[in-house]
Amino acid sequence: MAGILSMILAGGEGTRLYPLTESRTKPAVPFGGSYRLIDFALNNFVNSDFLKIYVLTQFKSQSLNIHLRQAWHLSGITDRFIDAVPAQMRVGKRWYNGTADAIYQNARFIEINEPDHVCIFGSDHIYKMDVRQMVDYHKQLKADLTVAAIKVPISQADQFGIIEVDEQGRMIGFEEKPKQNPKTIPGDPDHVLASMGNYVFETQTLLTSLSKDAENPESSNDFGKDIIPELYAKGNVFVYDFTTNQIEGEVHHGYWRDVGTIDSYWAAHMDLLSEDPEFSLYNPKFPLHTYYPPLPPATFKDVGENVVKVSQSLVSAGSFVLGSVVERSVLGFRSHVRSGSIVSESVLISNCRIGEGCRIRRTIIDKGAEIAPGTIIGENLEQDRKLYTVSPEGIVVIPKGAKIGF
Ligand code: ADQ
Ligand code: ADP
Repeated sequence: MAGILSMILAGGEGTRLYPLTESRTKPAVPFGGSYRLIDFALNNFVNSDFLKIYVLTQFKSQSLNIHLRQAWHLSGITDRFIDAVPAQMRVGKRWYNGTADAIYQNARFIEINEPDHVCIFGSDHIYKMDVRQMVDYHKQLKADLTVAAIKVPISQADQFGIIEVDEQGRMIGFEEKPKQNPKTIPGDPDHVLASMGNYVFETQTLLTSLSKDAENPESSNDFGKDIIPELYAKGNVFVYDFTTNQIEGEVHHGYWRDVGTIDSYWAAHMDLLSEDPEFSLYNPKFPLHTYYPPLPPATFKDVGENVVKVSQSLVSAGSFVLGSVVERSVLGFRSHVRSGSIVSESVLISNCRIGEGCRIRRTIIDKGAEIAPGTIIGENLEQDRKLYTVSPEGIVVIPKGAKIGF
C-alpha cells in the first residue's frame, strides 16, 4: 500500500521483566523458543505489505540490532527498508523523554518519506494483526488518529490507557493507566477498553501535535499521557476494535497479550501449549519470520532405562533431550537436558544446560545458564526465593549465564 510509513517503538527498558531485561531491551527478549518480542510487530507490518519501517531503539539495543540484521534485512534495491534507528540526541543533549519524543526526535524521517499515514506501534506484545484493515478503517472515517483497542479485565486497568468510545467508534474519553475508578465498558462492569499502544496518524496531524507537545515544558512527551488526551478532545480520534481484525487461515481471532511481567510472559508461553492454542505459530498464510540459526533438528534419545518422553512442548533446533521427561515446556535453540531429569511447565530460552537427574518446575531459564546435576528448582519456593528471582505467582527465573548448583 502506498503512502504508509511504519515506526516501531522498540526502546522499552522492561523493568518489570527483570532479570530477562538485565542485558537486553524488552523487544529483544526471546519468546516462544525461536522468536524475539519485536518479531510480532514486524511480522504484522511485513504480512500487511507495509515495508517502510523504522525501528526506534534506545536501551541496551545490541542484541536487538544483531537480530534485526540477521532476521530482517531487506534488499537495498527497492524503496523498502527495515532500519534500526538509535537514539541520536537530534534535538539536544538528552535521550528520549517519552514515546512521543522518540518520534519527534526522528520527525525528519517522516518528512523525507512523505507518507499519507504513519503507523506507530509498540513492540512488546504477542498478537497478529492485518494492519491494512486498521488503516482502511482509519481512512473510511477520515480520522486524525485511530487507536487500536481491546477489552481487558478491570483488574488490569492501571497498566493501560483506558478508552471510552461512542457508538460511531469515536473516542470520547481516555485516561492513561488510571489508579482508581477506571471507566468500564457500558453494561460490562468487569471490563475496560484498553489501548493496545498502536496508532495510525494522518501525517500532518502527527507532525503538528508533536511540535506543539515539544514546546510544552509541562509535557512528559508521551503518546498515552500527553498526545492522545490532547487530540481526542478535538473530536476526530477513532477507536479500532481489534476483535474485528480477520486473518486468513486463523481459527481464533483477537488474541493479544501484554508480556510485561514475568508472570504474563510465562503464561503466554503456556498459552502456546494448550490443546487448541488461541495464538497459532502454524498459519502459512501469516508466516512468523524470525532468525533461524544454522542448526540440526532437535534430537531425542533414550539413555539406558531412562526413556525420553516429551509432551505438550515446543523444542527448538539444536536441542538434545536425553533420557528425560519434558512436559508443558518451551525449549529454545540449543537446549540440552541430560538423562534422568524432569522439566515441566518451564521455559528454556536458549543454550541452557540441564545436568543429570534435575527436577525443574515452573521456571524460566535464560540464555546460557547451566544447572548442575541433581538440582531441584520450583518445588520449594521459600527456599528458591533465597537464591533466585521468584515472581508473585511463583515462577522462578534463572538469569542469563548463571551457573546453578556447581
Ligand atoms: P506502556 O506499555 O506502559 O503503555 P511504554 O512503556 O511507553 O508504554 O511503551 C510503549 C512502547 O514504546 C513499547 O514498545 C516500548 O518498548 C517502547 N518504548 C518505551 N520507551 C521508549 C523510548 N524511550 N524510546 C523508544 N521506544 C520506547 C503504552 C500506552 C498505553 C497502552 C499500552 C499498551 O501508553 O496507553 O495501553 O502501551 O501496552
Ligand atoms: P541475547 O541474550 O539478547 O541474545 P547476546 O548475549 O547475544 O544477547 O548479546 C548481544 C550482544 O550484546 C553481544 O555482542 C554482547 O557482547 C552485547 N552485550 C550484552 N550485554 C552487554 C552489556 N551489558 N554491555 C554491552 N554490550 C553487551
